Amino acid sequence: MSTAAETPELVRKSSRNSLEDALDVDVEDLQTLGTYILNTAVDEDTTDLSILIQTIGTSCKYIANCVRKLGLARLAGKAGATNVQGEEQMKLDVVAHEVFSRSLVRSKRCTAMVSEEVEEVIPCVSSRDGRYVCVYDPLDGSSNIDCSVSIGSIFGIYKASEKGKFDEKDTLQPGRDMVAAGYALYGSACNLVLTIGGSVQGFTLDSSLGEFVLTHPNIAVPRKGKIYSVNEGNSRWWSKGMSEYVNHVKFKDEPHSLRYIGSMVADVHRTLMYGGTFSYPSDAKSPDGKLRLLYECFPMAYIMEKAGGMASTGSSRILDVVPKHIHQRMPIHMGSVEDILDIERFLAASE
Ligand code: AHM
Ligand code: MG
Repeated sequence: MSTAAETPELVRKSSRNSLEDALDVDVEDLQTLGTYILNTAVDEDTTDLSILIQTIGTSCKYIANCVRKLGLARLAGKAGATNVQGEEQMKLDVVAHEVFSRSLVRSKRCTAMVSEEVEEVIPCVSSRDGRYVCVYDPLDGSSNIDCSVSIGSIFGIYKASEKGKFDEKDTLQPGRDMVAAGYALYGSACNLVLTIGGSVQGFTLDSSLGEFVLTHPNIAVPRKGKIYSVNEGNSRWWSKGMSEYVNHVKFKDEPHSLRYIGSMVADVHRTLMYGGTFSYPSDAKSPDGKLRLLYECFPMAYIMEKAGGMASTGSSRILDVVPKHIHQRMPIHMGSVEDILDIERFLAASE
C-alpha cells in the first residue's frame, strides 16, 4: 500500500496514460487565467489590475457562450441601429458591449472606458476607487458574425492619472503607456491572449471546466513568415509601395501565401502563431486606413511587440502615436519584424 506522500505521484503516473498523454499536459501544471493573474499581483495596484482582467475574462466567457448559441438563441442578425462609425450594429455587437461595460463598471476598478459602440467616453461614476482606464472593441469582425466565422473581443488597459478621478484626457494616452492588453478569439477554440506588460500568454477556454487554461505560454512571433494578410479587394486604391510589396511576396522564388479572414483578431492571432504580416493600409479611398487606433490597433500592436514582433503605421512605430480623438483610425502593418521592415522599405521607396 502506498503512503499518503506517495499517492499524488502514483495518481500522476497512472493518469499520464490517459488524460495527460492525450492532452500532452501535466495536470499538475494546469494553470488557469485566474491563478496566473493572481500570481502577478504584488501590491494594491496590481491586485486591482488582476480583478479587472478577471472581470474581462468572465465577460469573454459570456460572449463565447453567446457566439456558440448564436442562431439558437436568436442572437444572429442586425440590431436595427448604427454605431458611432455609421456602421450597422449586429445584435451580438450590442450584447457584447453591454456585457463588457456593465461588468467593468461593476468591477469598480475603472475611472473611464471607451467602447467602439459608444460615441463618447464612458465615465465610471460608481468607481470611486478606480485607477484604470479600459478601451475595448467588445465584438470585432462583425461582418463574420452571421456566417459563424471567427470573431473576437479586444481590450487595452491604462493607468488613470489620478485614482478615483474621471479625466477624459486619460483615454488619449499613446499605446506604449498601456499596462495590459489582450484579446479573446471566438474561433474553432476560444483563446484568450494576454500581456500584462511582460511576456504574452495564451489561454484556451476549457468549456467543461469553464476556465481559461494556460496552453500557449510565452508566445513569440517568428522573425520572418511566409504569409501576408490584407484585403486585396482594395488594391486598386493602394499606393505604389503597397502594390509593389504585395507583388514582391507573391512573385518571389518562394511566394508567400495569402490568408485573410476579415476579423482582425483572427488574422492577428494567426500572425502571432505562424509569423508573416497583417496589414490594413492607408489607401486612396481610406487615407487613415479602417481600423481604430485606440481599441483595435493599440492593444494588438502592444501584444505584437511584447511577443517580439513589430507594429507600424507604415512609416513609424504605431504605439508612439498620441491619439487625437477616441475613435480615430490609423493605417497598420504588424507581424514578423523582418517582414514589417520590408513593408516600411517598400512604402518609403515609393514616396
Ligand atoms: P468591425 O469592428 O466593424 O468589425 O471592423 C473591423 C474589422 C476588422 O476585424 C477587420 O480586420 C476589418 O474590419 C476588415 O475590414 P474589410 O472588410 O474592409 O477587409
Ligand atoms: Mg472592431
